Amino acid sequence: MKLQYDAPARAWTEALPIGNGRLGAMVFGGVETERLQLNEDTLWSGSPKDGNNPRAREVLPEVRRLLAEEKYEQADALCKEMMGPYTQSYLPLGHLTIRFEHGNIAWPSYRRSLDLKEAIARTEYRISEAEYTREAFVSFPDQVMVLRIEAKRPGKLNFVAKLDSPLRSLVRAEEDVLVLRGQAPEHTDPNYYHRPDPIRYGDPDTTDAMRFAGYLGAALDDGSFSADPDGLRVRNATGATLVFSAATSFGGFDRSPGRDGADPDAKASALLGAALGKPYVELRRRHVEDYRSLFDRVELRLGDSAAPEEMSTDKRVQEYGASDPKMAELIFQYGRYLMIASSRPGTLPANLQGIWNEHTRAPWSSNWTLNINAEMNYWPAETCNLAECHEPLFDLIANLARNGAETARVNYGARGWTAHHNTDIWCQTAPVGAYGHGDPSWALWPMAGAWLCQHLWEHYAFGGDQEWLRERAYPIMKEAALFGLDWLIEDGQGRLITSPSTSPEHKFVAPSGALASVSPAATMDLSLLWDLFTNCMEAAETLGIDEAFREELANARKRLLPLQIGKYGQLQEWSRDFEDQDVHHRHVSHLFGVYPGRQLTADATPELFAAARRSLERRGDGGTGWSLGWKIGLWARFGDGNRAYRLLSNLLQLVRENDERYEGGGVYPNLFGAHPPFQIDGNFAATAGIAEMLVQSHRGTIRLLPALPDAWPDGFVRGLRARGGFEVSIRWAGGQLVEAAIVSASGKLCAVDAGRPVSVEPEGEEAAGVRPTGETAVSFPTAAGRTYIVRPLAPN
Ligand code: FUC
Repeated sequence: MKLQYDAPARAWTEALPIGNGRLGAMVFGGVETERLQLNEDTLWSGSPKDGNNPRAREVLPEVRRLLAEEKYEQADALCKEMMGPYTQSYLPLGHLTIRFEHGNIAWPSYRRSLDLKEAIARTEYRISEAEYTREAFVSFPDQVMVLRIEAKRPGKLNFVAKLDSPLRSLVRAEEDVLVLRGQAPEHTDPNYYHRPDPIRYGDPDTTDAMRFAGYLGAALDDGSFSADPDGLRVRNATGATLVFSAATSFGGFDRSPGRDGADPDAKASALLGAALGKPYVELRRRHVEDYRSLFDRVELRLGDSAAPEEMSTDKRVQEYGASDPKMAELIFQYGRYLMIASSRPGTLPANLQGIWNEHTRAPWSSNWTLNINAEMNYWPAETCNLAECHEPLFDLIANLARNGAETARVNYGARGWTAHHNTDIWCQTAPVGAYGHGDPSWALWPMAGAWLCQHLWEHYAFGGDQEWLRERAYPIMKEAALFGLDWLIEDGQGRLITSPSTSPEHKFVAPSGALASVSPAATMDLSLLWDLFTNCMEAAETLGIDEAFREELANARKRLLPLQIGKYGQLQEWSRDFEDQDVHHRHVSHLFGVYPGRQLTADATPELFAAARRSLERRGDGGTGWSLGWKIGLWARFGDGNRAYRLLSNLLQLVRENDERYEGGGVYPNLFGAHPPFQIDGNFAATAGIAEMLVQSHRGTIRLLPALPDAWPDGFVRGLRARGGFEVSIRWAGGQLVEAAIVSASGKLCAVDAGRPVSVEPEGEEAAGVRPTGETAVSFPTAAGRTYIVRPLAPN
């Protein structure tokens, strides 16, 4: 459970990420010069702005008329008038750079690692008989970053620690503390939008933009230290603890961080003071205890490895890839580590780069891309037993629902709420595109509400908190469904369709031969609305409310234009059987109903399910990092473990920095997902996909080992979660179930399908269990808190 290397990081994608959901750092592990690149998750450009566009509502009838007449290119052109501004950008905070006076000759003793069991980055080396160690972590309980530096020989530590920032800032020494104060730009253009002056600052006294502060303090075992603007100087110490705290003036998505913000200094200095009052061992203990309370819930064993124990992680990926079962375990647990490090209750959700970003104009603004990437980040949250880490997404959804009600009204004259394919810390819900610069194939997608609400329902489906469903989730789901009802129109033949509609980012060949983006009723729209309406109906039924509304949804769901099978036997991506712009396109939006949705299954919709499989075949096994990750989950849902494993192998390709093969995903030396560039969704999708290969529960039955590949004949998993309130552990050998233990948290009826006849017994009460039926699926009542053992019946 370690990432390990025998040399310091040269590139950012070799450095090791640590974080507590809010504060993040990339640890380079340099010998003479150590560098930690720093982030704080609320440090964004801009301030709340109204991006809604009343022109959208004016042109909507004409766009619909053009589409009804199959004038796709004209509709595309007119759609550009429906856009709003681009979102703002997530920003880097700065660097902590430490220059040691001991020289640089540490080879061959050098080691650096990231220990996933304790969430600590460690650097160790020896210089002329003196051993040095560093440990870095970001504590959730103490809300600070801690860097412990030790020499094994007395008085050997002499160094200067500095702070700086790529944003407008100033460093001062205030008594013993180094203080970095800065200001964010009022506006940052996305990296793909080329204008003069893309980063624009305001007047420091009147700016509406974010202010931030970073505080660096020290506690020494011995020796001495002092602070001046050039750094914090430590002399002749044997052990030193550096503590870094940071805060911004962010005070909410709808408040100006300049005029109406929080006080970053008050927060950063209070946190620093409190942490410096605790001994290092205490800070460390509190961090490890907190982290392990989440991380230790799941264990995975996939078999022994042929790779030498001491091999560097990057070399190991390169030489062994997925054929090393320990690497598959590592990538699985790394996704869980990254979730704990980037998304904790009270923080913002993990963005395109989690919380780790060094660029002032990051790829795609390091924002939340809602047509796949932000949702994908949270696919492992419930199944991989980190439900608390899902919470930041729910907060974002609640805020989007507030802004999105205005967008629904102004842009479309609709009830409920909507959001489009991008959002930022200010919860922009209008379509992006700089009022006409953008491409409708991504900008004109008002379906984010429907997709995001799936996460609310899933959280309930796994955890069963009725109060939460009633008070928080359902009202937001219902408003999203109201938008869906208003957005649907009649097709003239009694069916309900969306128009305009896109299959995110993918174009089709229009009858004229030109490529076009918008058409009526792309498959994904219909599947998202099916999912939203179904979840709302089930939620309202569970809560015993809204009977008339449930009926309205049921009627609308029945009238949705049915999904269709096209000329290649594929699930049609659009309501007409258009040719693809690119048959290998990275998005597989039309397969939403298979995964992460539940509309299409082998039992309920066999023909469409087979067609969806055909579509995935045609898409091929390549793609960006996240695209490969999505396909792992899809092949798992199709029950093809070997194919899912092949996609995992494709994802476990080493990509080095500056390797700009935009269509070929993989992982960087630090195992960060490579789109490329770095995007964290590939990590989260890999973790979720591996879980999906081992346990599925999307249609009410817990399926054990539904997509086990031949490469993992023997293994063990503990602590995966299944819908209905269950925790599942499985042991298997020779590719067959040996035993599963299902812990019931809910006391609900449990249905299990192991693909072969099984017996079920409450743990410790042999023979009191369910009579073996000889069926592959069994249902049994459970009591909350009890464990049930599932075993295959011996073949007779
Ligand atoms: C969507 C994807 C891209 C990228 C971006 C952040 O636009 O199509 O591949 O992941 O989001």
